[in-house]
Amino acid sequence: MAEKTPSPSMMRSQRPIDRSILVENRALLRSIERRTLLRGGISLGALTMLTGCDITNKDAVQGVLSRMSLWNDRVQAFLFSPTRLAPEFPASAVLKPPRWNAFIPRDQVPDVDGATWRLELAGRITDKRPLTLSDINAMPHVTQRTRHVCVEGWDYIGEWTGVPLRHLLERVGADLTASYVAFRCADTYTGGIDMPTALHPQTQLTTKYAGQTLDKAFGFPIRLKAATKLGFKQPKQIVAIEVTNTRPGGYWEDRGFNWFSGI
Ligand SMILES: Nc1nc2c(c(=O)[nH]1)N[C@H]1C(S)=C(S)[C@@H](COP(=O)(O)O)O[C@H]1N2
Ligand SMILES: [Mo]
Repeated sequence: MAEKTPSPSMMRSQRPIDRSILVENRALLRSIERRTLLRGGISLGALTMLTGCDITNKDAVQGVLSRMSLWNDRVQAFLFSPTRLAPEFPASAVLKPPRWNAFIPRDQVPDVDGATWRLELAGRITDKRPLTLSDINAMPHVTQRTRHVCVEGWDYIGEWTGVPLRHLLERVGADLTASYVAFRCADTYTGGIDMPTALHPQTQLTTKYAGQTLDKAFGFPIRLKAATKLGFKQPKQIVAIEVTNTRPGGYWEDRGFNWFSGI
């Protein structure tokens, strides 16, 4: 870290920057940008000023960005209210069909047979007997019409019906004082959320979109819908749930996206 007192004139006279630093840290930058005052975008000058480090030094930049992201996680977790609800929308606003996204091409989304599918339960759970789709369908369902926001910069209003995750966790005797709930999916995608979000009233294991059984591309037989999280925190085609005190990684989390990623 170089000692610098940034001034506007200094920022104007900065020498040309190696843009690859920004490219390499794009995921981190985006996650920081989403949740800070820098919503309009982060400039190189602003970065220099914020970090106080030599922007041409990759390791220094990386270190500061990682620390900012961790700080961001703690602030977000602190600001998260277990009772504050995400806005709900009228039926007329619901996008049909919804917009699709995944880390694999759509024609590679695996088929899941609802008759043989089982939801594996692991970790701090008393009753680990796997659940069938009939078990899930027999549980109470709720409907939310909320906004789905992808970190890529698009969003839509959708209608998801499913079992409140809190209900399922209570039913199987999960340790609700544990810190995290982790998910594994049929397409190998992984992810996890913090327990306060898992217990939030708008966090559900979805079985239906706009009143219809989920299409496999949108998560059949069940997907997580958490109205207070970005899209990537909502795994589709879930095959296993684990309750744990070890912070789970995840497909995008491991690639540098901000872990908490609340909206
Ligand atoms: N199994 C699985 N779940 C996933 C993903 C994925 O690639 N595989 N992508 C995530 C991302 S980045 C987004 S934006 C949403 C997209 O959900 P949708 O297709 O229902 O809009 O799913 C999330 N859950
Ligand atoms: Mo996403």
